[in-house]
Amino acid sequence: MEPTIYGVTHMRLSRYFLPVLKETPREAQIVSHRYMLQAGMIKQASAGIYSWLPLGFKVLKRIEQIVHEEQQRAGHLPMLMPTLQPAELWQESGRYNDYGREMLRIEDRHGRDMLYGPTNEELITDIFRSHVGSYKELPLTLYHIQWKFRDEVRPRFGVMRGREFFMKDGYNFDLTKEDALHAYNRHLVSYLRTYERMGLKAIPMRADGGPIGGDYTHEFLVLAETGESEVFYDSAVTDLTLGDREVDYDSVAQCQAIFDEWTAPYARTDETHDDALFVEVPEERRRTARGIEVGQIFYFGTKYSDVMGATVDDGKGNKVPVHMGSHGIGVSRLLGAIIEASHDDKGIIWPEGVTPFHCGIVNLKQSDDEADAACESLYDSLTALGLEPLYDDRDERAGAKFGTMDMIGLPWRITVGPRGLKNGVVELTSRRTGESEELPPQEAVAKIARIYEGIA
Ligand code: P5A
Repeated sequence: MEPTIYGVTHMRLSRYFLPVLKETPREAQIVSHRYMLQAGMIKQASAGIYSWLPLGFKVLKRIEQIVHEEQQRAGHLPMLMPTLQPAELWQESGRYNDYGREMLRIEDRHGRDMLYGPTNEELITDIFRSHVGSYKELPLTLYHIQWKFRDEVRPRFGVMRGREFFMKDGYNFDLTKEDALHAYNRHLVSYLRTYERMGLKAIPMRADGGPIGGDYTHEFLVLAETGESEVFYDSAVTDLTLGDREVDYDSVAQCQAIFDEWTAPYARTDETHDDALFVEVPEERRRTARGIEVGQIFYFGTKYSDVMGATVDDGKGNKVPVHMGSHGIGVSRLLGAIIEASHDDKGIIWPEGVTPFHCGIVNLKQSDDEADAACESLYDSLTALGLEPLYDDRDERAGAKFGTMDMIGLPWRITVGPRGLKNGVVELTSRRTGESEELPPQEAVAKIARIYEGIA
């Protein structure tokens, strides 16, 4: 696993800023919101707008890193567009009025109408039409990860339904519908891999295009009782995994086959649910549940390229509008979704792929020479291997240290105390199962290194 460029890599808790709350925050209605506040990951600035404190920021950056890696594996190009956009582009597409009060409108000092982008179809289409004129430059998929603003009627559940939120949004440009459908399938496959790396099962489901447009769209849903969407599916879809299959993202057939595999079982959100089709699913596999939408992909053809004049020479002397789609991942929402899917009554349980620190070190007797030296040596060995430990070196009771580790949810904890050290051992504990084993310090380091080896 590559260390993120932002955020500290390893840390001594006495020097960290981890404002863990003792009290249960009353404003939080769902567990992920409560734990993010309690673990000192976020602080509300105003309704639906949050500051990301060091621990929350570190997880956000881990998730962002996975999204970047998987986008680039699929051949998509990273870039960055601004948060503020001119109103003219939205007037051109016709969406300036359609978007209604969800759009935050701003006037600059010259009286020009601006807006805080809720999405970027117009801006990217403008970039495309300014620079691309020939089919030879296609296919092209550009993406960025940038803050968005939607003035939601009911911002709630913390980062889950924010007003300001972090989104990966990508846009494909293709000469034909066929090529654009390959881009659609390629996104579906890369999204499956992205969510799996985060320890999530996210199910693609037929959905509704909403203000983005087009009726060819799938949402990715993580099943959770607290989810805002009602979903209907064949339980067979939950058995599918991509695992470590090799995928050639340029292969139309391979991407199509994976798309077919995932979309064969019935799976729809309530917007497109069709009872007549649902009853054809064998009764014992029919499920109605709730889900959190962590992503959505769209094919909308020439909706934007037609009205905004994004055309290319097709090589036969015609100027044709490009076929487009857009594809989004709710990067900040994912933190909430992961916690909803992975926690217990003591706190968060991070999947190894997104954990802020790879393991915690708890010193049971701070200022005991031998215990301090053993912890320092573990800390150095782990960091030398590129692992990122969080060492609780505070002068606190064991109970308080365990409580903090359980709340912030690091998957592995090494506990060091004088009694174990007399026998040459430390204790390695799994946050998920609660199981512990005693082993010599260097074996604990080697075991943690092995666990993270496959998680690149
Ligand atoms: C696709 C990318 C779009 O905006 N245009 C560009 C398309 N799609 S979307 O479904 O509307 O949003 C993409 C993902 O963003 C997350 N999301 C949110 N996260 C937190 N708070 C919000 N208020 C919010 N709104 C959308 C979702 O995960 C969604 O799938």
